[in-house]
Amino acid sequence: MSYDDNNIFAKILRGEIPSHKVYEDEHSLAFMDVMPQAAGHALVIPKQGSRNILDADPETLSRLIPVVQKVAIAAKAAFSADGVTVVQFNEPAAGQTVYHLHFHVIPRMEGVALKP
Ligand code: DGP
Repeated sequence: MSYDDNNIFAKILRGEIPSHKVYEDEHSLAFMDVMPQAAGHALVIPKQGSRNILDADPETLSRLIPVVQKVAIAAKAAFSADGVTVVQFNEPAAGQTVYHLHFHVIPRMEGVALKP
């Protein structure tokens, strides 16, 4: 499947729709998820247009993963979390709904399930 830059995260990157940004650099952006599964649920995306991890080039991934780590560490501290779930989905069968590569970073509290 190819990349379509009409997706909502491409619009966020172009500034066409608002987002609550928590981190940005030359290649990456992190912002809060509008449908959080727990307090502090953020999304980390590359600025380069990749549909998902299946078509992402290695350079994009190698730049993005340290940002995922940075956001996970910051989110854990900011929300006094016990742990952090990092997850991402590829293609509809796997639960992907927005077709721009993204990692979910979700602070977790001991014994508290994610919201559906
Ligand atoms: P998924 O493709 O299933 O990995 O999840 C996409 C996530 O994107 C979902 O948790 C909700 C979030 N989302 C959808 N639309 C918007 C939006 O307009 N702004 C923000 N910040 N998040 C969005």
